[in-house]
Formats: sequence, C-alpha cells, structure tokens
Amino acid sequence: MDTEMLERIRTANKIVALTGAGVSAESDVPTFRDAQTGLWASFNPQELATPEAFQRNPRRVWDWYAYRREKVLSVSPNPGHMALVEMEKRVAPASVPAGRDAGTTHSSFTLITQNVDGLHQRAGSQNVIELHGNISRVKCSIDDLLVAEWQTDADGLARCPRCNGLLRPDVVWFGEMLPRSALEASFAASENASVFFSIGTSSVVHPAASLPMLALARGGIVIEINPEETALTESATYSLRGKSGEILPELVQTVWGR
Ligand code: BJW
Repeated sequence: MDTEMLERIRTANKIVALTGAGVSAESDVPTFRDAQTGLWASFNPQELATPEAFQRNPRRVWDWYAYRREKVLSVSPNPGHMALVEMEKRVAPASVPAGRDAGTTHSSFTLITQNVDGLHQRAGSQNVIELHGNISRVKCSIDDLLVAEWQTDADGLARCPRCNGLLRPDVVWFGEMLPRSALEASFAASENASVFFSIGTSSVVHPAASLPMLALARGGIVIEINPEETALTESATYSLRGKSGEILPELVQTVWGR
C-alpha cells in the first residue's frame, strides 16, 4: 500500500467511511444493482424502490422487501464490517478522560452507510448514520407511524393500527427525502474529513455520491475501495481495487497494528 496514503490515514484527525452494498456482498447479500436471483430475477431493483412502484403494485414491493428482510436476517457481518468496528475503536478511543486536552480537537470517526441491512450495527459499530433507512423497520405509508409488530391480511399486505394506511419498509426510495438529521450529520462530517473512505458503492445515487466531493473540496483525501471502477474513481485520490472484506482488514492492520 502507498506509504504516503498510510501516513495520511495514521495522522488524520477526522476519518469518514461511507459504505454501500458492496460491503455486504461478502456476507452474501446481493448488491443493489446486481442481477436479482430466483423469484426476483425478472425485476429491476431500481424500478421496485420507488413510491410509484408501491402505489402501482404494493404487494409486489412488500413481498420483495419481505424476501430481502429474511435474507438479511439469515446472514452475518463479514471481515469488512469487523475492520470498520476496529477502525472506529482505533480512531476514536472510547476512554478519553473527561476534561483532558480541553479546547483541542480529538480524533473522530464517522461511519455513514447507504445500506439498509443493519450489518454494521450487528458487527458492533457504535455510531452509524443510516442514510437510506433500515429494512427491519416498517412504517405507515400515510402517516409515517413506525410499527413494531404487524400481521399481513388476506391480501398479503399489512395496515397501520392508527389510520389503516398500508405499511411499507422504513427505507428511502428514489425521489424521497433522506432523513434530515442523518443528512446534516453526513454533510458536516464529510466537510471536515481529512480522510474519506468510499467503500463498496457505485457512487451513482445522490446525495450520498456527493459526500466525498465535500471532503475533497476542503483538502481531504478520498480513498475508494472497490473491485470495479466507479463514477467516483476519476476524482478519488487513491483507488484500492479489491474486495472490502480483504482490503479493509489489511489496511487496519497496516495502519494501527494489533
Ligand atoms: C464491492 C464488493 C466487495 C461488489 N467489496 N465492493 C443529483 C443528480 C442526479 C440525480 C439526483 C441528484 N439528487 C437526487 C437525485 C435523484 C436520485 C438519484 O440519485 N438518482 C440517480 C440514480 C441518478 N436520488 C434520490 O432520489 C434520493 N432522494 C433525494 O435526493 O431527495 C431529494 C430529491 C428528490 C428528487 C429529485 C431531486 C432531489 C433518494 C435516494 C434513495 C436511494 N434508495 C436506494 C433504495 C434503498 C432501499 C433498498 O435497499 O431497497 O438505496 S436505491 C439503492 O442505491 C439503495 C442503495 O443504498 C443505493 C446505492 O447503491 P450502492 O450501495 O452504491 O450499491 P450498488 O449495487 O450500486 O453498487 C455496489 C458496489 O459494490 C459496486 O460498485 C460493486 O463493484 C461493489 N462491490 N462487491 C467492495 N466485495
């Protein structure tokens, strides 16, 4: 690995990692733009993840998410997720004594994910900003009420206990606003990042795809980790070609040791 890059990571006081579906690929969760398998092979995920698709055919969209929710529950975090847990511990140690170095800036690590699978939290990451929601949660499509338990009716759909509206996954579909607090925290962290990792994302979906540009504009470096070239590659300071489950553990080991 490039020694200058390693030194920038070692001396960085603000590190941001933005993750996408590729981080969960080695846990056997299909990436978003991968061909769908089995029952869903003939559907384009980009056409299912929209409010219009849900309006047209709520049963199809509900069933697609139910299938994916089951899948996510049946898998485990992989070495890429675990390396990010380790990075969080190394960059922002939990045991900074109160009052120490008052007035100075401490190192910080921010993990921003586009993934809805909750695998970072299951791996043990403490502070995860979920930009696109979480597939395990369900909310009312009319009044946004979060519903912890639900049962499907004879038509295969579930309804809101308060207004009888159709329930839907608590994820962000195309054309919908991202959760405001998650977005604001992501912008703030990215603007201040001295090192910004973009990991396992095709970098085509906005506003997530614009976050590394904020880091670059303020003099930060951007390190992409992906087996393929992406829309970000041309702008990235460094591109590490390979799987996140292989590159991340090696990188953490090289920078911070045991
Ligand atoms: C590996 C690997 C391994 C494989 N290791 N890597 C500005 C410009 C243009 C358009 C817009 C814009 N601003 C807004 C828009 C519109 C739209 C958008 O971005 N469209 C683009 C497609 C052009 N954005 C929105 O609508 C957003 N809303 C919004 O901005 O509101 C305001 C607004 C509305 C309308 C107009 C203007 C403003 C909302 C976006 C919501 C995205 N939601 C989804 C679905 C979530 C629920 C679900 O999962 O079903 O989020 S779409 C989907 O894409 C999902 C993902 O989080 C997201 C990103 O995908 P990701 O993670 O990058 O996955 P892939 O599959 O694309 O890539 C995987 C990568 O992994 C690949 O590169 C592989 O090579 C790699 N890989 N194995 C490492 N082992």
